[in-house]
Amino acid sequence: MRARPRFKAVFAAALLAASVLTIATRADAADTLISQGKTATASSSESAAFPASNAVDGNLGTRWSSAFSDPQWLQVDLGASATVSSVVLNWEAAYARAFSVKVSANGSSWSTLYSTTNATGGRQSITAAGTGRYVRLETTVRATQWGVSLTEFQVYGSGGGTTTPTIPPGAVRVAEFLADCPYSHRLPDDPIIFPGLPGASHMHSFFGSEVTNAFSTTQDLLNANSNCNPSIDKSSYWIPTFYNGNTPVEPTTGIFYYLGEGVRDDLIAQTQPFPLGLRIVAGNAKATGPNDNTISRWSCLHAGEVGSSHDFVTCPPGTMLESYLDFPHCWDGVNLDSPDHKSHMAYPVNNACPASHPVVVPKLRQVMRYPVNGNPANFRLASGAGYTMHGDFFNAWPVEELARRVNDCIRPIVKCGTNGRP
Ligand SMILES: [Ca+2]
Repeated sequence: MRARPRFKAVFAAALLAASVLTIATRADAADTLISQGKTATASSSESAAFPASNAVDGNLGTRWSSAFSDPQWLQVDLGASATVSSVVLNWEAAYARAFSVKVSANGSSWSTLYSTTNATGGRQSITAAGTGRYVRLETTVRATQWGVSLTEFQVYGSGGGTTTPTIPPGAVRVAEFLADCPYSHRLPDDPIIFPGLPGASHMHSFFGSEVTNAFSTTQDLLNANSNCNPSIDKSSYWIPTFYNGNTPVEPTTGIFYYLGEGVRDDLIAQTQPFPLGLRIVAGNAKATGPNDNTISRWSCLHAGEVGSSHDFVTCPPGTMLESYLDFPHCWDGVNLDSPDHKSHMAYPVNNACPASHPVVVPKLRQVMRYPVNGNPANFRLASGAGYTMHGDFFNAWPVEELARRVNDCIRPIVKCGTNGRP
């Protein structure tokens, strides 16, 4: 890639905006995307950084790139026979001028569904009607001196096999993985609510990324260290600072569970990874009473008899005050954030995501344990009373790490640890 800085610069800037478009622009309401997450193979890869699987991972931030020669091919195994109606090609700058799209029942005998000799790259939506288990792109003439490269190769239609990961023997059937991210630092900053305005916020306690401030971008987080276990979770998490009197008290650690729950199992099986750079806010920092905040709850570790409350509770000696907060996990499929920082996300209704927010993403559950107990009269948050508890999440998981966890833990309902393994 030594000679391609101009592509890199242009595309890096476009990635965030582009990465959500794929999901939003379905070919037809009756069509289903049946290639994502399936097995892809190719004639060659430029390097290990550009495997065929990058073309079916649902993310425009990753791509397959071939060796710098003609011809090349990329194919996807749909898992079972499917009725194919259309194919969408999302070309990187290195596209193919001449190519064909073929379908096969057995992977060896192919029927041509479409061919062209004067393609112009970009995003191509191609009507390609046929039946088969394997769909292949064959390129014969490159448009550039480079190879051919696709950020996504999408097959739409119906049928095909479901992607069923193997359930390991003894696996606990709870859809879960987690990140354990201790307290990192305090700042009166909020890169979601007050981006670019240091000091504009109430005091926040930050977990995960060690650099978060008012100016933080997705790239800043990806480039910095995190204190999470696993350390590859570069995300940033923050909450209003907790005070006992005027003394800040930080949780013993921040535990961030990623769960498949709150929707039907068949919808859990369709969970999508958060897009890189997604921002989510949960809770109500401006709540004026306990009923203004129906999501966050306080309870006592090892003292379940106390029960939970939207406001602080009195925990017995020897126990710890704990806070639970569940984030919305239905995404609108388009926006990484929204003007009110909430309306691009929604909570499920009747165990399904609403039509306005159709994409199921993992449910983030934040659990904070404070080394305090007893009378809560002197407890407060930087945002006010206990019921103003809220949490902010800025996703900077590496795309492939998050995708693996969603595929191996959430969709098949398997309990995984911080390493994303059962
Ligand atoms: Ca991709």
